[in-house]
Amino acid sequence: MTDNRDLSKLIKTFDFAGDNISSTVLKRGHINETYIISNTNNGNNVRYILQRINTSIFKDPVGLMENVKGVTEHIRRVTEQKGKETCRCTLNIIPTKDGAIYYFDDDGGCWRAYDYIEDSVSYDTASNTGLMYKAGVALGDFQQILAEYPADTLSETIANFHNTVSRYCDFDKAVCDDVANRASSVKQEIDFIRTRKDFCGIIIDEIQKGTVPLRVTHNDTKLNNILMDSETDDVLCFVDLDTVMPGSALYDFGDSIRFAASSAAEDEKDLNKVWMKLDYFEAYAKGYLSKMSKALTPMEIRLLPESCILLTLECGMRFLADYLAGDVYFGIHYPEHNLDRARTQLKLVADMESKLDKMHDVIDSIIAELG
Ligand code: GN1
Ligand code: MG
Repeated sequence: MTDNRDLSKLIKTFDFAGDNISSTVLKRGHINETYIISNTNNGNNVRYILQRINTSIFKDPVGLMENVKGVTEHIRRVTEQKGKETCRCTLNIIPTKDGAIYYFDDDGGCWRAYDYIEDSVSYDTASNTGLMYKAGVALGDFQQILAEYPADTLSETIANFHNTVSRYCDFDKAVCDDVANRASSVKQEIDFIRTRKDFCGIIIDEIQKGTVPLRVTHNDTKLNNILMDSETDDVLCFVDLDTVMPGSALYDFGDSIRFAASSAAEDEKDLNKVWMKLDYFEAYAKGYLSKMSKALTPMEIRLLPESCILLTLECGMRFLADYLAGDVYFGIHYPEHNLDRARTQLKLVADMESKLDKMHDVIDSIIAELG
C-alpha cells in the first residue's frame, strides 16, 4: 500500500470517463493495493476502483481476471433474468482503452479497474442480528447463483486455499524455520494450534469421502467483502472475487461466522472483548439455511458449527505463520499486527469450542423449523 505512487499513466490507460480530479488510497483488504479514482464527466462526478493485484500471492492474474469476468457476467445475467436491478449487483470491470481487462505496467505489476459502487457501505463488525440475517441470505443467494456456473472453467487462483491440513503444514514449517526469530515469544499460541492438529482434516476428509461436495464458492466471505446499501443496509453484492473457485460451502459459511459473529474487530487487542455472539450465529444461519437447507448434503449441515471453528483456526494459524515469517503475506499497519490478529482468532476458537453444543442445537432447531 503506498500513498505516493504516480497513477497518472494508469489513469490514462483505463477507459475511465471524464477528467481526473483526485485519487486516494483505500486502506481496506490485506492483500491488494487499492485506490479510488475520482473524475468529473460533463459536470458529474464519477468514481472508479483501481487495483494493483498482488502477484506474489496471485501468481496467475490473467486467469484470475478471466474468472472475475466470467463470474460477474454470470451474476449480472442471472440477476437480469430474475427481473432485478443489475447496476449494483456485482463488480463491473472497466477495461483499458485497448479493451483488455487487465494491464501490466513497466514493472510487471498487474492492474485492473472497476466502477465504484456508489451509496454503499461495508462493515468490519456487524451491529445487529438483522444485518446478520441479511448477510446469511446473501451468501445463500450467491452460492445458488454460482451453482449453475461451470466450475471446470475456473482457474484455481491460490492452490489449497482452504485445505486446512496443508495450512497446518505451512504453519508448522513457519514455526520450525522461525525466520524472524519470534517463535519463543508465542509459544502459548503455537501450542494452542498444535493441540488442534487432528481437527484440521474435518472438512477435507469429508470432501475426499464424497460426503461434502465441491461447489463454486467465494472463499473470502468476511463481512467487509459484502457491500450494502448505505441507507437501507440491504445487500448489494459480494466484492473481492479473487478467490471464487471450487471449494466447500462450509468454507464460506465458517469464514462468515469467524468474522461477522465476532464481538470485536479482527485485530482487537483486548481479548476480553472478543467472543462469538451466539445470537449472531443463529441469525446468520437462519438466513443462510432459508436459501440453502434443501441444497446442502446431511454432512454439510452437520458440519456447519465445526466449519466456524475450523475456518477461524485456519485464519489464526495463517496470521501466526505470517508473523513468524516476518510479515510477508498480509499487509500490516504496525509491527505486531499479525500477532494481534492471530490472538483474536484463537480466542474465538476457544469460545466457539465452548459453545459447540449450543451451535448444534441452533442448527437442529432451524432445520426442524424449515421442515
Ligand atoms: C485476506 O483480501 P482480504 O483482505 O479480503 C485473505 C483471506 C483472509 C483475510 C483475513 C487472498 O482477505 O483469506 O481470510 O485476509 N485473502 C487472501 O482478514 O489470502
Ligand atoms: Mg481478498
